[in-house]
Amino acid sequence: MRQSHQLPLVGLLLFSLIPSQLCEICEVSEENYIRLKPLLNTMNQSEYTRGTSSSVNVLLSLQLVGIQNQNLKQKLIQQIEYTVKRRLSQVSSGELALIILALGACRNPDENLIYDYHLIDKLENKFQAEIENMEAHNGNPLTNYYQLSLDVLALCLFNGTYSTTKVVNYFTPENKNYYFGSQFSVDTGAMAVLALTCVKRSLINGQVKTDESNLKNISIYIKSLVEKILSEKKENGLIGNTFSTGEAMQALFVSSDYYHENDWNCQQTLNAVLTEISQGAFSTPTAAAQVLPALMGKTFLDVNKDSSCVSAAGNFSNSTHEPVTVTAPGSQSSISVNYSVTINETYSANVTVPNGSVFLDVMEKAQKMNDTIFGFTMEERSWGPYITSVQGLWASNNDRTYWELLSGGIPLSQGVGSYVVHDGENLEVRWSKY
Ligand code: CBY
Repeated sequence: MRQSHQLPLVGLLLFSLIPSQLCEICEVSEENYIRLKPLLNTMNQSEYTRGTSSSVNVLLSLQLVGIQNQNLKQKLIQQIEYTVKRRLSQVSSGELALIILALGACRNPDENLIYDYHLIDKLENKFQAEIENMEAHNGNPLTNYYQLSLDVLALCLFNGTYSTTKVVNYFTPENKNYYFGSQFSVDTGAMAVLALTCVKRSLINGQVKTDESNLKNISIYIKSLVEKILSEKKENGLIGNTFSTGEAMQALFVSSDYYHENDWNCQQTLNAVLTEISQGAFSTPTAAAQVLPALMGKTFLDVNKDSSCVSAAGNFSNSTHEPVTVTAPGSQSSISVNYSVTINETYSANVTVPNGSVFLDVMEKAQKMNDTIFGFTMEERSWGPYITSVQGLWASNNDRTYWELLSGGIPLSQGVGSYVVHDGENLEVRWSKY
């Protein structure tokens, strides 16, 4: 073959070797924006009282998709500023990472707060504390791998310092922290793919130096995690469950080099999420905030793009509020459920609550009936109340123990504050290990 013929071939070969970094993105089309309205209503109409971590999720989401709701954004930023000033020491590493992502998203003026309050240094310290806890407690972080992934992501996007070798050591796909029991956590895997993709890109761009083997391993990890995520795809297109699908979509958008076109029907997944929205599934601000970016074709890796995130969706939140359709309880009648606490023994009671009550109402009623057996404590997390102890027995991240919620023996995919109970149901809180 003459040289002139070889050249295009060589070119083609080289081209196919360069990671394309192209993303396979499907997103809601403009004429369908109306179907996202329930998400915006949920975010707009929530009370963001001081210290609620849902405000961070909501701000990040609004910034990323370029929604110009200045009133709401101002309110959220004020709260975040209060948190940063008054109670940063109580904020977990992942929460701080989210604060940085939200404030720094899309070249907006609030970015300065990150530097005024030295938030990157503080995140480096919190990330370090997670690693130290893993070393002291059998590989268990202070929080969890979802948050460690957020930490790496924020440090990577905002030029913080982290050790690539440590990332490679800790983020192997076989690590137990990707699993709750034998169940792969899609949320966790998806967040790790986003973090590892960011790290990979900065290595390729030469922003961070490391040896070849780290880069190779990171690619292997991403591929393996993407396979695990895709293997959690359900018949209807959801990935994991309703609440993990948005994050799984983000991970799949940025990793299309690692799976075949036929392995994932993005449009089917998108339609499944739209159906869930129409059924009122995303009724808490955090649930709404976490799913929205993917539906508009955005990922957390867009946070530090050099442009402001304006989009066609810009003003559609400003239109008049539609009244929220609160599913009115059928009548004011009562229902009764069987409620039990399981440690080794099972303690049960029949509890009567008004129709339309949530799991937490049942627990409170039972506690009033018998404080020794049904007494419990909880704390407010971004997704709503989280049960921390029952009968004085406390959940512990170091021991990987928690109070699991079940109905009819099947784990629930909602927390105590949002799961609506039904007449005759068998509800249980069970002392479990993950
Ligand atoms: N976020 C976090 O740190 C949480 C990370 C997360 C992976 C999260 C899901 C995903 C997300 N997008 O935020 C997560 N859950 C974790 C890590 C955990 C563990 C918490 C302890 C730890 N090591 O940090 C643990 C104990 C395994 C856990 N979740 C328990 C539970 C149950 C809570 C019961 C209780 N005691 O109150 C529960 C209700 C499952 C059950 N049947 O018992 C549960 N989680 C659920 C349902 C969920 C989903 C919430 C969905 C909803 N609509 O309410 C979830 C989105 C989430 C929050 N957990 Co966890 C997963 C899902 O279903 N897709 C970062 C921080 C800054 O906000």
